[in-house]
This record gives sequence, C-alpha cells and structure tokens, in this order.
Amino acid sequence: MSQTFSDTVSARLDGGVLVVTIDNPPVNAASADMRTGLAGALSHASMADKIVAVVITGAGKTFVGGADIREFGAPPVGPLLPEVVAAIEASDKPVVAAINGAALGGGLEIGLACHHRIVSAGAKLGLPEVKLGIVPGAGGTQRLPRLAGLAAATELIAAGRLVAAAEALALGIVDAVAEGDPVGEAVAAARRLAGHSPRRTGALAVPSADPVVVEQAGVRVLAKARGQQAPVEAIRLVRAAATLPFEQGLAEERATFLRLRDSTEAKALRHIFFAERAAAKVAGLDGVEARPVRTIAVIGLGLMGSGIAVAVLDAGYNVIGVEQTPEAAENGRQRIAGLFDRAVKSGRLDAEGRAARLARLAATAVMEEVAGAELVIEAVFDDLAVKTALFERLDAIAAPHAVLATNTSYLDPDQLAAVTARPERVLGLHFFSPANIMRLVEVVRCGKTAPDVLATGLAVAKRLGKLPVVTGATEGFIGNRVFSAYRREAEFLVEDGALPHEIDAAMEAWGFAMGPFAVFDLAGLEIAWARRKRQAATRDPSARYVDIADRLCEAGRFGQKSGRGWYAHAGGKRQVDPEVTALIETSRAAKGIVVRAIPADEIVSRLLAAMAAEGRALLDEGIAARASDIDLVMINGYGFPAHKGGPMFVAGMG
Ligand code: 3H9
Repeated sequence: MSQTFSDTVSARLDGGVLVVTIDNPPVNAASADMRTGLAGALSHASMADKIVAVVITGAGKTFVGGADIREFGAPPVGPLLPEVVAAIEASDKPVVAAINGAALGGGLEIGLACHHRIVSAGAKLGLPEVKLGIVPGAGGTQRLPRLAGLAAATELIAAGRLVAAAEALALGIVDAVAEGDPVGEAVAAARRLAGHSPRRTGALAVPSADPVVVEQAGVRVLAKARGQQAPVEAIRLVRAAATLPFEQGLAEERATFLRLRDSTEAKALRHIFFAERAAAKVAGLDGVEARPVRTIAVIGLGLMGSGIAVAVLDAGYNVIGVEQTPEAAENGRQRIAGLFDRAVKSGRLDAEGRAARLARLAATAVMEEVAGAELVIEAVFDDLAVKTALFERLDAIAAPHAVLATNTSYLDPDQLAAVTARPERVLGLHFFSPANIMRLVEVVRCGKTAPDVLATGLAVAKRLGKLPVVTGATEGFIGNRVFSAYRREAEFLVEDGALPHEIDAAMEAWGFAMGPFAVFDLAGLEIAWARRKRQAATRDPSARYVDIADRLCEAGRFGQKSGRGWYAHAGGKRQVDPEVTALIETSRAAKGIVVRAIPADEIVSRLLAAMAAEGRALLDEGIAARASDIDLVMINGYGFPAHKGGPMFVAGMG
C-alpha cells in the first residue's frame, strides 16, 4: 500500500524498507512541495518501528534534476533543501539512494547525503551549478570532496562536468552500479545495512591530496572560465572542505550560494537555461511529427561539408557525401577520417567507433546517389548561381519525398526553394564552422517550408546534439545580421577615434574572449568585402559607410590567414600595425572627421546597443520569434559571453 507525503512524494513499504518515490515531472526538481514530502517521509521513517531503512528514488527517467530553478527568483520557502539533506544524513536508519537517472545539482546533493548510493548504468551525475552562475547550495562542495577527493571535486564542481555511472563508481561518488533495477538492488542493500550505524558522508575525512595536483585542477578550470565568479568561488569552497570543520564549510557554502544566486551572472545564465528550452518550442509545430530520416546526403565535402558529415555520422545516420570528382570525393573521405582520427587521439572516440562511423559513409562523385537520402544538405560555395544550379539538379535527382536543405550563410533560401518543384520541402540548415564542434544551427523557415519539414530540420539538429534556433529567411539570418551591425558600429568607432586594439581591449575586458577586430582577422575579411561589393550598387548613398576594410582588402590584408589584416600577425600573436593606423588616419582625414578619444565604457555600450537595435529589428520583422533566440545565436555562434546573457538580455529586452 502506498502512502502520500505530498503531491510529489509517496512511499511504499517493502519488507521493512520504506521506498520513497519522488514524482515531480518533468525532471523531479526539488520544489517546495517535493522538499516537504521528502522531509515528511523521513520523519515518518524515523518514528515508525516497523521501518528499518529507507530507499529514495525518482519516478521516470530522472532521479532528481536539481533544485527548482524557477524558484530562484522568489524568496525561499521551507523546508530548505539543506535542511532536508541534513535530515537524510542524520537519519539513524540507513538511507540508500537508488539513482535511477540524472542526479544533478540538488539531486546529487540528496544522493551524497544518503548513506549508500546505487546508480543505474545509464545515469549521469554532477553538480552543474556553475553553469547557472551559482555554486551548490545543499552541501555538494563539502560532501563531494569527502568521497571523490579534492582534485576530482574541484574539476567536477568548478567546471560543472557531469560523469557517467562507471566514472562515478571509479571516483567513489557511488557505491555500486546496478546490474538491473536500481530500486530492487537498493532495497536489498538497505536490508543489509539495517541495524548498522550509517556511514555519514559529512563525518568522513577529506582524503589527503597532493596540493600541486589540486592547484593544477583549479588552474585548468579557470583557464576556461574567463571573467566568471562562480567557478572561482567553487574552487575556494572545495578547498575549504579540507580546512574547515564540516558545519562551518556548509555555512560558508550556503552564504556563497545565496550571494551568487542574486548576481547578474546567475540571472544571465538562468535566462540562457530557459532560453534554450524556449527555443525548442516553435509556433505551429505542436503535434507535428518530424519525417523519418536515416540517410543524409551532404553535397560538398570541403571544410564545412566534412564537419557536417562528421556530426551526422556521430549521430548514427548514414551519409552519402558527394563531391565533383572521384579525387575530391576521396579527399573528402580522408578529411572526415582525419577528423575521426583526432577524436580517437584525444580519447573522445575509440577505434571501433571510428570504424563504425566510416562504414556508414559513402563518398562519391555520382550525384545520382543522393536518391537514397531522405535529407540532402548542400554545403557548396556560397554563390547564388552555383547553388541555384545545384538545387535544380537536386530537385530532379533526389527522392520525391526528400527534404532539401541549404547551408548558406547569406543567400536567400527562398530563391533556392523557388527553382524546385518542392518549395515546401526546402529549408535552411545554417551550421557554424567547425560544424562537428559548434553547437548552433540556424534552422531557416523559408516562405513555403511545410511544418513537418521544419520539424524534421529541428529533430535532425537535436539528434546531432546541436542547439537549433529557428529563423525566418533574410540576408544573414539572425546571427550574421546582428554580427554585421556589430561590425558596422565597430568600424564607426574606428573612424570616430578608437583604434582596433583599443576596441578589442574594451570588449575583452567586458567579457568577450576576443574583441571584434581580432575576430574579423580570424574569420578573414574577404567574405564581408565580397558582400559589400555586391551591395555597392543598391547601398543608400546617404548612409554612413566606412571604407577602411575595403582599403585593407585592396592591400591584400585578408586577416590572419594572410598574415595581415586589421593587425599584423606573427608567430600566433596579433600586433598593432603602424601601416593600418596610418591608413585609418588617412581615411578619417579624407572625411574631415574630428577625432576624439573614446572611453572603454562608451565603446562597449555603443557596440552592445548596435547589436540590440538590430535584434529589435529582427523581432519587428518577424525573423526572430523571441529576443532570447537572438541571445542564444550570438552566444553559441559568435562568441558573445554566455555569463552576460546575450545582447538582448543586456539591453533589458531578453
Ligand atoms: C541546484 O540544484 C542548486 C542546488 O545546489 C542548491 C539548492 C539549495 N528546475 O532539459 P529538458 C525543466 S541548481 C526547473 O528539456 P531533458 C525545463 O525547463 C540546478 N525546471 O529535459 C523543461 O521545462 P519545459 C542544478 C527544470 O530530458 C523541462 O524541465 N541542476 C529544471 O533534455 C525539461 O527539460 C541543473 O542545472 C530544474 N532544475 O534533460 C540541471 N531542469 O518543458 C538542469 C529542467 O517547460 N536540467 N527543468 O521547457 C538539465 O540538465 C536537464 O533538464 C535534465 C533533463 C538533464 C535534467
């Protein structure tokens, strides 16, 4: 018979063991109701003589996904998670966690306070709080080091890295990986432990560790956490576990958690968390099924195409890679194999996985073979004539039901759709380079794209592990439109008096890993130049136009690849080039601009405002569905610092 402790917590008795189940869809978050129920179940267990031990588990595929992030903006409601966690640890009757699925944040903290942990083979465990701009707030920073040691705890907590069951076992975070049903095995373990005094994590000593190794773990994490507070605090708290008494460590952790929870960084990262979930909800797709896709043709196996092919093979699809000649097809195959080799070298892939992926790849120069694909992604040279001819051909060759996708970054996919007899089965899938690494995919809904075709684009991108964001068709879509506005404003600033390195320094100090001019040089200046030349005839002659980048390109300064661009590049370093400064000065003088010193905060606010204004225009034009989509695109495709929340969030429009 089952007993209810709250709307989300119930329990049944299994021969003296109280099996408590948390059922709070979608992820069993530790909401106020869940905490009340769990506290109630524990107090019931402590008082009922017939109960000898407790098992805690989650309903569905999650154990507990963490504290309820939606509650973070509001005043805390008791019982607080640290109180519930303390009650678990203090219980005189053994409490066993049956970790049936993801145990994250507060979820793992519940597990860590239990006296024994059994985890199902597919579960993921971790304390990802730093990704939300906070630190664990229910004992994670003090209990994890006692089980896994200081170095591992530093890495896991300060980087928010999740571990699979086997690694959790190896690190000592769990006691066993279940061979079958984790609840059944946890009940058996609880029965074994009943009557013995529980092993309390908080009472364990932190294993001694080599200070150099611990220090290095922190250094490695911070190298990737530029400008963020939470990882720094996480490292401090983990170290405190070794020096402070347990209770004092907990108090320090809680104070830090509360302070960070209200920080701008945490608000920005929470915004991004919910933005990612919101982006998956696309108007008009409710109840629309994606089309089945097993084989994907990738046309063009250059840098972009081979990256896409790798991502697609990684996700388990068959790939038909098409090039113009057998030699080019073979080169493409080798490029793809080379990317897998790198994954093997770095330990991300084993030899077997590499072989299995390559077995699913057919590289060919015979375009007719695309007939076997349900989805065709073209990644050829971004030129309208080239792509138009290709789409006409693909339309004739591809299976009648197949979806055609273009990976264009600037061209209008509606024009490509228009040359086919299936415009409702055409969309854009704009990957970012390197496509096997970058998470963002802009999914372009063309004028006639059918709902199930859009759903197919989203489903495939999701299966590739990407973050798909839907955009309407416009030149440059969301990202390149906003990025162009950023570029334009950066060039205005140069004309007005700031030098490229001053602008880069201001943006880097604010939080960008790289300022705009360093990015322009890295990406190369020629594509934007070609675009400006294309647009020259139709440009409004009264609009402000900065010609400095044109002069750079005319002088053969195409950026890092050519060794020179906005900077001189030597030995991997960028240096201010007096030649460029002279060119800038000449250009300013020719326009009679009165130069003034521009302070860093003005540089930052002008660049951010330019991005937000373009974002506003995208919303007004209906190209972007919501401001938070624009933030996601700029963060995941263009290096906008995530912990700042994106240009729309900064402008108060997120
Ligand atoms: C924490 O625990 C702090 C403590 O240390 C301190 C306490 C004092 N809360 O991702 P999905 C929603 S901080 C509220 O698509 P999946 C999500 O918004 C927390 N809601 O599912 C979405 O809602 P909707 C540390 C949450 O199966 C729905 O659930 N924990 C939470 O792909 C489905 O989400 C984390 O950072 C939450 N905690 O992946 C874990 N989590 O349908 C964050 C999810 O309305 N969560 N939702 O859009 C995850 O990583 C994934 O959600 C998870 C499931 C892996 C659990």
